[in-house]
Amino acid sequence: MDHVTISKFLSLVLRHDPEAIGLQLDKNGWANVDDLIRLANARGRKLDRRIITDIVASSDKQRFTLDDAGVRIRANQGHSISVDLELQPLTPPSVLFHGTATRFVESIRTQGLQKRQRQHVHLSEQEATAVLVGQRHGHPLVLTVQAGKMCSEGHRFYKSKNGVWLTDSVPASFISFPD
Ligand code: HQG
Repeated sequence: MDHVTISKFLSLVLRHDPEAIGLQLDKNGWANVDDLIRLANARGRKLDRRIITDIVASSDKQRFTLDDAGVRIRANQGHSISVDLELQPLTPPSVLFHGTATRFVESIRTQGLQKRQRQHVHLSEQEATAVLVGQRHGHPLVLTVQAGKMCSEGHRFYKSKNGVWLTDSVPASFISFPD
């Protein structure tokens, strides 16, 4: 299996469905690396410690963290299952970007941005990153979010270890829509 396939597998079990291989995450989203390897191998997914270390180090988006002892691994963001990533509220830049698809825009105009299946709405500092995120859903469209204003009005923001900004929801009044 190539690294992209394994990375997607790790995202699946560490963010969404650990039970798919009988894995348990603790309340902070950590899985024991030896358990992960054993359970994956039992289901025909060839994994070993070296592959995991390589993927953690080389993942384009730095999606995963190994703890200092190399005993546990977790995803840095993107969960649909409820985990406490122990993130502290942080003041965001005045403007952040959200990449979406054009087909969602009318709904976002009325409902604002909602977290859907995930634990947070995901926002990025770079417009170019938002384009890539939006492309995953269809024809991309980048929305500008007045994050500084939101924060000053009491909305909490967090930044994941790999630099993704997270918040609970973005009311439509804080979103600039392109013409
Ligand atoms: C849309 C990737 C209609 C929202 C990326 C998005 C990211 C609405 C979709 C991370 C809506 C949810 C997350 C509303 C939001 N009406 N559509 N009211 N509110 N939406 O995949 O942000 O590669 O759950 O615009 O880089 O696309 O996996 O979220 O299009 O950081 O590491 O509902 O996933 O990271 O889609 O992506 P997603 P996302 P990884």
